[in-house]
Amino acid sequence: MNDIARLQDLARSTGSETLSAEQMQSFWMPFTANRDFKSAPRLLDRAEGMHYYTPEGREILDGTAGLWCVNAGHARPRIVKAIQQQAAKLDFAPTFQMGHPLAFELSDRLMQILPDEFGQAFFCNSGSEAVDSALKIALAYHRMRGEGQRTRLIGRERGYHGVGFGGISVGGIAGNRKHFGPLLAGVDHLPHTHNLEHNAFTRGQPAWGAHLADELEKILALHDPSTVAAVIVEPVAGSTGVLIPPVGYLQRLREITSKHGILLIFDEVITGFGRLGSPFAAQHFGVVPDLMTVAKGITSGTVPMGAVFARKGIYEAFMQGPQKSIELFHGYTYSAHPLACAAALATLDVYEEEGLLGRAAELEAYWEQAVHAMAACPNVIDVRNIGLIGAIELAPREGAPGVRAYEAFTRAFHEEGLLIRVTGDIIALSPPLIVEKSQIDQLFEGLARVLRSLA
Ligand code: PXG
Ligand code: PLP
Repeated sequence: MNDIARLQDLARSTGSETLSAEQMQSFWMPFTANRDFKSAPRLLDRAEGMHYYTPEGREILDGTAGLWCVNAGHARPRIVKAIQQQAAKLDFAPTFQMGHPLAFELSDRLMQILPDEFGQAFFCNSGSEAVDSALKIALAYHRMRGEGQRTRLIGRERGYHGVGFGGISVGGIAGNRKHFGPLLAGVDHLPHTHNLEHNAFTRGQPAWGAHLADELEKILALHDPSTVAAVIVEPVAGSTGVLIPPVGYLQRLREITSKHGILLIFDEVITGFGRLGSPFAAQHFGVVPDLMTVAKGITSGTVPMGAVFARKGIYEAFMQGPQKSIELFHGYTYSAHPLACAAALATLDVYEEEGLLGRAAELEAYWEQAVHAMAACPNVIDVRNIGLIGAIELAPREGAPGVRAYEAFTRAFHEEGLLIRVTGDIIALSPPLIVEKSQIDQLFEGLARVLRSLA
């Protein structure tokens, strides 16, 4: 059988009769082994509540809220209706020198669930855009205040801040950086805090590691603190395998940045909107940053949207020049897109009515027990959890890093009807916040069978 016939045969066997092999060639898939995927596609056709359904109608329990975003669960009628009605009422409106009411209504609603210190929301369309917007706002803020020498940015090893040039520059994932040239100048990185020797099998925040925040003082001394504009970290690093901040670590970063007049940016693209059991990680950890980036859960993944939230005082620093002049030369065609605003407002309604922003806290003890039961499975070298996030780290196979976890991912999908996420040899779990205890049981019983079946 030639390649095309084989692909067509496979497409048929996955129920995707309408997809020809030629059609599958044209979509250049993001962060995917394209040839491998197209030789054995894993397709999702529809979704509802806690489940996806494949084209042939197989039910898949969503253990990852899509890509950490579907916090309210799939196809919630209230959100679907809001998007449908908005599309018919006002499909698009510019927000450059024009406005539409939902954008103002939404920013106002968001301020009600943010720490009191926050005053404004700047809208964009993804986490990557939120990060690049926040970095630009930080640089421009210092210039506005006559501190234009503050141009350096500090990120962290194993940080993920999306895929824009700013985001990969402050990001700490070698694979996402090495193909793309010299990136932004004047960027340095903190060490990450993941250490299995000290912290393996910790429940919640590890006790060891707060001193790693003091590395910031060393980096600042090297560059001169008065040249640094901002430090950006994920409160809990998600994408690189669930790295949970040691007790006191984020507080220490806050103290050091405040002492030196440096803005602290929390990238809450994953931790925002209830993932840890509070609206935002800032509240969960009791540390208030100066800027916050969000996306994903803001619309429960239904319509692309991102935002930067700014502490009061940052916006005011920009409102100093002539009244008719533009204060920030930055924005996107689709900033505060009407469909995204409608989706976000309806999503906030669902979060509020169902108490979803606090639900991870209610489920945390049950979730923690279930995640840590995986410690008994073969090849498990660490298990960790916080809020409704769990990670199971596997020993890499000799000479084949990542392959064992990837096999777990494909087997979970095909044999157990589970959607899990893997990065390297780490399995990450983060179900929609509507998950029931029985579904937590189903997820981990299936995963345990998969782990026991792996070589
Ligand atoms: N910051 C953080 C902290 C993120 O987690 C982004 C920025 C970028 O957002 P956009 O919307 O541009 O993708 C993210 C995104 C994974 C995974 O498998 C994680 C993300 C995206 C896709 C996959 O862990 N995080
Ligand atoms: N490229 C061109 C040629 C454009 O005209 C625009 C916006 O007008 C952009 C890029 C930026 O697109 P967006 O505003 O959707 O980020």
